Amino acid sequence: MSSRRKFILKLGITIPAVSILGVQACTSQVNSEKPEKSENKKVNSIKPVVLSTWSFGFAANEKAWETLASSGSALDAVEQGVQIPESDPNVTSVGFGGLPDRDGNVTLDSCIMDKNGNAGSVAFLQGIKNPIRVARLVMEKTPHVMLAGKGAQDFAISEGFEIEDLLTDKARKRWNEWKTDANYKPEINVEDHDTIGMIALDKNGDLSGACTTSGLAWKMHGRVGDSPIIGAALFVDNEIGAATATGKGEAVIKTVGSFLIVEFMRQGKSPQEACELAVKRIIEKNPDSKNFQVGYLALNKQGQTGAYSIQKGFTYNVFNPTKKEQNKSEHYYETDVRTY
Ligand code: SD4
Repeated sequence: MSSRRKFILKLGITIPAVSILGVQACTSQVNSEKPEKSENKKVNSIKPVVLSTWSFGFAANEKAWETLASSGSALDAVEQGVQIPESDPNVTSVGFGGLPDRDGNVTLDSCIMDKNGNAGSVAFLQGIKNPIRVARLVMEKTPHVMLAGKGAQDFAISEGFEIEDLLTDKARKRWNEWKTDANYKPEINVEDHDTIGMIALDKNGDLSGACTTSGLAWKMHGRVGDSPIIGAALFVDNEIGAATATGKGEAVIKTVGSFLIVEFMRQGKSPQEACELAVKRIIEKNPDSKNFQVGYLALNKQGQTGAYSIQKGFTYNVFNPTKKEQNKSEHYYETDVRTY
C-alpha cells in the first residue's frame, strides 16, 4: 500500500478505492468507530465466484469451479475444493502431510458453513486425511457445531473414515530438523502456503465457506487455532456475505475477525473496506503486529471481493465467469517481516 494511502487510512478520510480485482467500484472509508455506508451501492451481480487463500488454493479453486460451473452448490464446491490441498502431501500446512506439533503429532482444525447459517467444525483431530468432510458431517448429522480430539475421531470412524498416519517422511524430516534447536518461531510467508480458507457464491446467489489447516507448525500439543472457530476463521451470512482468515490464529480469534468483516459489510462496507478495517482492528489491539501475519478474504452477495493482510506476501485466488486469477493482496506494512 502506498504511504499516501496508508496515511489516508490512518486519518479515516474517504478516497476512491483502488480495486485489486477490477470488479469493485466503490469508495473506501476507514473509520472503525463510526462505519458509514459506501457511496456506490449500485453494482452488477457477479456469479458464480470462488475465492481462496494462498497459491495452493488455485488448484482448490479449479476443483470448486467445476462444481459451481455445473450449477453445483457453493457448499459442495467449497467442501470439494479444500480437499485438494488436504489430500496433497506436498502441502505441509493442511491435512495429510501437514507439519506436526512440537511432539510430532499432526493435529487438524476445520470448519464449514452453509447458506442457512448451519455450521460444523472439528478441532484437534488426528489421523483423518480430510477433516473438512468430518466437519460437514458434524453439521449435517449431529445436533452440535463442534467436535474435538478423540470424540471427533470416534465420530469420523463411526461414519466410515479410516485412521491414517498423516505424518509424511518430508514432514517428519522437517520436524527432526526443527528439534535440533527447537525454537518456537514459525515462519510466515516463506513457503507461501498456509491454511486454506475458501468462500464461494453459486449460480443461485447462495454463499458457503470452508476453512482447513494443520495449524501452526511446532505448536504446543493441544493448541487449537482460529481455523475451526466459527466467526474467527470463517463466517457466512447468506444475506450479506462471507469472510475467511489465514495467519496467526490467536490474533484472529481475539478480534473474531471473519464475523467482524461480515458485520462491516452489513453496515454497508465493501468487502475490501471490511477486510482493511478488520486488519486495522488487529493492528490497533496488538503492539507487536509488525511481527506476525494475518490475511483476510471477503465476498459479498453481489460477488464483489476483498483481500487484505498485515504483511506483504499474502496471495489469493479469485475465479468468476470472466477470470481465473492469482493475486497479491494489498497489505498494511511495507516491511518484509518473516517471523513471529
Ligand atoms: C492457525 N490460522 O492455526 C491457522 C494457521 C495459519 O498462517 O493460517 N497460519 O492459527
